[in-house]
Amino acid sequence: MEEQNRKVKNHLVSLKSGKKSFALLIDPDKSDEGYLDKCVSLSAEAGVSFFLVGGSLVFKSIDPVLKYLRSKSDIPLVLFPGSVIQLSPLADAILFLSLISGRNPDYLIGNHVVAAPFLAKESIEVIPTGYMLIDGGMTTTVEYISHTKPLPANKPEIAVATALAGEMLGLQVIYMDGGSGAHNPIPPAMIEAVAKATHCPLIIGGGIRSGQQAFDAYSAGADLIVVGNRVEEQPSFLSEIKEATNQFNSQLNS
Ligand code: 1GP
Repeated sequence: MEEQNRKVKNHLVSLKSGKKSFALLIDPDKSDEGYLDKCVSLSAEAGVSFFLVGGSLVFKSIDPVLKYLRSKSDIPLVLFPGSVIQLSPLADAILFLSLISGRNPDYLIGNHVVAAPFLAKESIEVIPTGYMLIDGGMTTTVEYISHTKPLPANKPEIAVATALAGEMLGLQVIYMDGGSGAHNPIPPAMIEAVAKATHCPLIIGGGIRSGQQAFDAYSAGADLIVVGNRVEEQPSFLSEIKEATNQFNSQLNS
């Protein structure tokens, strides 16, 4: 793929050495047109970098959601697929997730083999991503569906070794996730340890429910924050995240 067609990946890489930003996770099952309209207008105001679309278990087809977002917004659409049935040519990019915190071959490589021929013939940008599920204090849908054990939240050294291995295998982005609706966000000490040890852009999500938690994640080394559940409950939460992001980024300039 030509360099100019790697917009999402290049944006993620640029965050590493520059201003941090955030993405909104859109769960197709929870997204009627009214909610999507709110997301589109509030996201434009808040400066959301990407819409991540997908989930561990999705009942509805994602195509209508992608089409609707495309018709209303210029924000890039990035697939965050829980399975191969969430592939779509309508997105700009896909986080090609290998679930490296787990030991389930289907989520490490199996589904990728099934998806690869489809992705090879589409113009969608494929971003090799090491996905690490971290214990967020509850059993999440991703844990149950993927049959993988989350990495213990109090073991930053395991997270570092896992992220390093992912990077050495050629994965280009690391996503540490507590899972949607996690009780506890990823501990800053773990984010810091992984950010210091690796060079990839670092995405942090799961259980972020306050501007302070987002600020703490940025301070520890997150390059991109992902929020989902809290925005579903209260869409104006996006402006709180915007404020936390701006507050963090303003320190970078001074
Ligand atoms: C989940 O990281 C995302 O995969 C977002 O999590 O819905 O808890 O914000 P929340």
